Parts: sequence; C-alpha cells; structure tokens
Amino acid sequence: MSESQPQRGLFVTIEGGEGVGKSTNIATIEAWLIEQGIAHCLTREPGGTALGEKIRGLLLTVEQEPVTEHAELLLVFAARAQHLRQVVEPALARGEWVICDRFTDATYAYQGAGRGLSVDFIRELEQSIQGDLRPDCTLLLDAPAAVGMSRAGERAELDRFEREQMAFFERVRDCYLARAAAEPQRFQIIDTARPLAQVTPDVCAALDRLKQATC
Ligand code: Z5A
Repeated sequence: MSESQPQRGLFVTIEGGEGVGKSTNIATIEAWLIEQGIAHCLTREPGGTALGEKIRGLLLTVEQEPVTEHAELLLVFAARAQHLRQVVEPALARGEWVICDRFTDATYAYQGAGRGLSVDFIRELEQSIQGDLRPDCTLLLDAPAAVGMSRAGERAELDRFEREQMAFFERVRDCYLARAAAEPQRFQIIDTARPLAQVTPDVCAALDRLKQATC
C-alpha cells in the first residue's frame, strides 16, 4: 500500500535592493518558523547548492575582465536550474516551507531594469527553467535606494553589484515596486526604512497571515 503524499510546501521569496535588511529579517523569519514548529528550508539565490555557490562567487567577485550582461543573466539561471532541481523542488515535495533569499523577481529587477536586458527574454528563460513554478508569496523589503546603499556601504568591501551607481539601484527598486503593484495577491511590501523594532512585528504579521491562509 503506498503512503499518502505530504501536502506541497509553501514557496516564499524575500526580495529587495541592497542593504534593505534581507539577512536581518530572514533571521526573524527563521525564529518564527521554529517557534511555530513549521518544517522549513532556508536557502538563497544565486547559491543554495555547491555549483550555485561557485556561480555566486563568479557573479559577486570583482575581476579585471568585465562580465557581459548576457553572461550574468545566463549564470543566474544556471545557478537557478541547479537550485530548483536539488533543493527547492524536493523541499516543497516534502511539505516544507522554502524561504529563499532572492529569486526570479531579482532577475527582472537587476538584469532587466538594472542592466536593461530584454524582459521577454527573461520571461522565456523563466518559463524554460522553472516551468510553472512561481513563488506562492514574496515579501518585498522596501527602502529608498540611498538608505539601503548607506547600510550596505558600511561593509569593508563592496561586491560587483554594490559598485553600481545610485541610478541603477533606483531602477531596481522601481522594478520591484512595479512588480508588486502588478501582483498584489503574491507580494507583501514591508517598509524597512523604519527602525527594526517596527519592521520585525510587520514581518511576523505577514507570516501569520500566510499561515492562516494555508490552514
Ligand atoms: N542577483 C541578481 O543580479 N539577479 C538575480 O536573479 C539574483 C541575484 C537572484 C546577491 O547579493 C546579489 O545577486 C545581489 C543581486 C544579485 N546584489 N548584490 N549585491 P545578496 O543576496 O547578498 O544581496 P545584498 O542586497 O547584497 O544583501 P545584503 O547586502 O546582505 O543586504 P541585506 O541582506 O538586504 O541587508 P542586511 O545585511 O540584513 O542589513 C544591512 C545592514 O543594515 C546591517 O548592518 C543591518 O544590521 C542593518 N539593518 C537592517 N535592517 C535595519 C533597520 N530596519 N534599521 C537600521 N539598520 C538596519
């Protein structure tokens, strides 16, 4: 007799520009998941697998040879293909919540709006690599680009993306906000320009709503 399949897990992505507080708030999310006793998998893009982490290194490291926009886009999707097969799809099939630090909205924001690559081409890659898999919910952590950059800029060394001009990060933010406006049922926007003491309860409230919606 075959055992019954677990209910598919929830695919939650965390998005936003540089320094908006993704790592900080993912720690809050992890604590909430543990408290609620929800089986989960925390992962990130680019990365999440051995190959993906190598690709992340290639994408973030500043080298003498400039990386072309298309090479960057295809590397992002190469890492994603591996990540979906090895990590995301199996965890969802086991019934876990998958919390992913960035996903394909980041590709539209950075490679589409930031670098100016064709949105239609990104959409074709998305469909080819992901099939019908899309996030169930996306928490968009939002702050003006200048706020995020000043937080990120406090680090010792800036990566290849963080060296871009402010106009690049403003295009990234505008793209995220436009995507959230186009899909209000998927996105929850959290204003992270406020002090953390005000952000954390909003993140927990968003998770509570999500849990209620899935029960
Ligand atoms: N990328 C892409 O181009 N295309 C794609 O498809 C994908 C990704 C998937 C990955 O870097 C890079 O890959 C990314 C885009 C590109 N660009 N870059 N760089 P990442 O995922 O590591 O992204 P990141 O934006 O660089 O992460 P980050 O710099 O680590 O920022 P964060 O995680 O959002 O912020 P944080 O580390 O939580 O907070 C930053 C500082 O602010 C820290 O000192 C906190 O203590 C402080 N903080 C946080 N919240 C607050 C509040 N509310 N008040 C005051 N201070 C705060």
